[in-house]
Amino acid sequence: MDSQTKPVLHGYFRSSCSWRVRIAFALKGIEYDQVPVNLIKDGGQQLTGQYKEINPMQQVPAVIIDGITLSQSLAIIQYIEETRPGRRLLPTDPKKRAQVRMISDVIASGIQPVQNLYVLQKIGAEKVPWAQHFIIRGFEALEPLLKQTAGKYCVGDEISMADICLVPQVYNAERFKVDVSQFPTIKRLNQTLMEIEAFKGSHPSCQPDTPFDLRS
Ligand SMILES: N[C@@H](CCC(=O)N[C@@H](CS)C(=O)NCC(=O)O)C(=O)O
Repeated sequence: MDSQTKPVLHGYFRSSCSWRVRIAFALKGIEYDQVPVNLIKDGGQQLTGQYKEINPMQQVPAVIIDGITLSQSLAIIQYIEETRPGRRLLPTDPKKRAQVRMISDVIASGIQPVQNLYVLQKIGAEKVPWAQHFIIRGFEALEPLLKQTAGKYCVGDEISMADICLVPQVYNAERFKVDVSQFPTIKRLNQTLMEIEAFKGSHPSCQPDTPFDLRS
C-alpha cells in the first residue's frame, strides 16, 4: 500500500484514546492529517451513520493508514510500531515488552472504558463520583505495578506504549478532580513525560479542534 500518503486520524481533541495515537505519531515523527469527530456536538458525531462506516464501535480514534482503516488505539500504535522506523514504542526484551502491555492494558481495558462518555451518559447525575471511584480504584492498582516496573519512565528508562497510555489517563483523572498526588509514582512519571515535546505538542489544549476557550 501507499505508505507515502499521510495517515488520517479521526479523533477528538479531548479524547484520551485519540491523544494516545497523537503521541505515538509524534514520537515516531510521522506527519498525519486530522479529521475532528466532535463527541458532543449534534448529539455526538461519532453516532452518525457516516462515521459508523469508519468505526462500527462509534468511538474515536480511527486511523486510515496504508489503505486500511484501523480503530482501537493500541492496535493502531502497534501497527505504527511494526511498520515505521524511528523511536521504538515497545522494548525488545520480552519481559519488559510484556510489562509495557500489562500497564497499557490496565489503563486501556481496566480504567478508561468505565469512564467513557457513553457509560457516563447512562450513569447520569452520579457520573463524577462514579468516574472518580473507578479512576482511583485503577490507580491503586497501577501505582504498585509502576513502582516495580518504572525507571525514568513507566517501564525502565525508555519511553513506551505504557507512557503513551499513562499521560492521557492522568489528564482524565485531573478533569474528574482526582487528587493524583496520592499516587507519587504516577505523578512523577506524568510530570517527567509532560516535559517531552511529543506529549506537549499533542495535548488536548492545542489541537485543530480545540475550542478557543480551552486553548493554551
Ligand atoms: N478501546 C478503544 C476505546 C475508544 C474510546 O473509548 N473512545 C472514546 C473517546 S476516548 C469515544 O470515542 N467515546 C465515544 C462515546 O462514548 O460515545 C481505543 O483504545 O481506541
